[in-house]
Amino acid sequence: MSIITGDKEFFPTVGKIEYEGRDSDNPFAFKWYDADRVVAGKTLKEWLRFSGCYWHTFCGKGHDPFGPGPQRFAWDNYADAKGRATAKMDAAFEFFTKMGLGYYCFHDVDLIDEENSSVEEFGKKLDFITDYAQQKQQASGIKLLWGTANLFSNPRYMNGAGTNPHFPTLARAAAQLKLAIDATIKLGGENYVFWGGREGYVTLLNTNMKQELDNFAQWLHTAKDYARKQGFTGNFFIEPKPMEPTKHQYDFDTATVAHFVNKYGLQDDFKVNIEVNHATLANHTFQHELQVAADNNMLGSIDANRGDYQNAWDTDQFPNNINEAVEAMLVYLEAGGLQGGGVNFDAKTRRESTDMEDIFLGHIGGMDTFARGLIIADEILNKSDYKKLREARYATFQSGQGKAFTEGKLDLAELAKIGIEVGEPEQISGKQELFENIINRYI
Ligand code: XUL
Ligand code: CO
Repeated sequence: MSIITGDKEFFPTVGKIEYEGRDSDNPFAFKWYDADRVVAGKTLKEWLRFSGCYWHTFCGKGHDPFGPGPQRFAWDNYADAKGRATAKMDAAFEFFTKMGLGYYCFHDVDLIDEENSSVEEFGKKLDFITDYAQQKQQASGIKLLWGTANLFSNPRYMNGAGTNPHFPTLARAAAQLKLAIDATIKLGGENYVFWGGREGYVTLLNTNMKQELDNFAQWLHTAKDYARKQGFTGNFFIEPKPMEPTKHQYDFDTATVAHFVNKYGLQDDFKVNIEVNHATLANHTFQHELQVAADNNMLGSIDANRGDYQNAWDTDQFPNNINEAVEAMLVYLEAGGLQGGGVNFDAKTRRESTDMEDIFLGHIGGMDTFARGLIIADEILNKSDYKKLREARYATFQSGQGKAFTEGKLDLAELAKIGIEVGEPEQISGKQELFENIINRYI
């Protein structure tokens, strides 16, 4: 299959990224991600379902609150929106193909510039670019992991979309949401994502939180019912984040989202898309969020990136911490992987990384980190005492009175009687250092 599906090569200095193993000193090769290697019964490719994201990689140019971005893209040289959009898509599919990414994700406005279009005009633009995307997907075999609507950048959504206190604004957002759902279905998208955007509040003084949350649930029901009617059988994912852009985001973390979907009857259709840097902003670890999702049967998908230990905003850096990846992959493997989703690189190269090839290096590092984490986690689960040691901490619940307690067979008086008989219980070490050393032994 030819790598270039358009008529222009955007990344001429980089070829197809191959697996060369950890002894290779080729920066443009995988050291760990051997797509066809079988681990725990599936290939790495099947376990991880890697995806490229459109917004950071092909739209974001490194802008920050202090100025525009220094990154320059050849596809921006086209004067008209359609020319820019098709050139950007040629570049994107060239990149996905060279990287060996089987999936991609987008916001509606990433695909083609909105430029103050009316809903009807934007719908026509989306028709145009999704026709082109169908051809690119067909030619490359790359699939759409999920689509979403950007209902947070345009100033009209400053007070939110589905939680906006003003019904006409909510309805205007719905018109855009419908177009994004239609585009996702047209392209065979396997999932549809709702990241909160500005669904949250800045001050409670002007906010009726109950009304906003009731409306948000209605918004999600309405979207889900429409998509199902159109024949969409994929998952809906809510992407938790605790803050930024609003002070308090309603989808704070996975536990909050689990409560919300259960309260409002959305639990059969909605799972979570967990982003690493959102987990850490919520003062959780990534693995904590994965575990909460797995235990609630909601582990849908992952937005892979990392934050920064020294600051407290969403830096969206490429993942590179092996210890954290191993701990996360222990949860991932024990949960049996993701329900319908994949590992999407919602990550951006640094503002100062201005060579076109830098986006390859970021993805190579991220894919190797996840692959290496998964391979090591599998070894730990199979070869070490890790699971046995963890189980042993709970051994007293496996039989006798402990088991009777878990089965609800003891009332409080009976439980208290046992407690009196026990006297001062034996001190049992938590052994954290031993667990940590097991992880490091396999890295
Ligand atoms: C924002 C974020 C988004 C979502 C999609 O922090 O992660 O890019 O992934 O809207
Ligand atoms: Co994200």
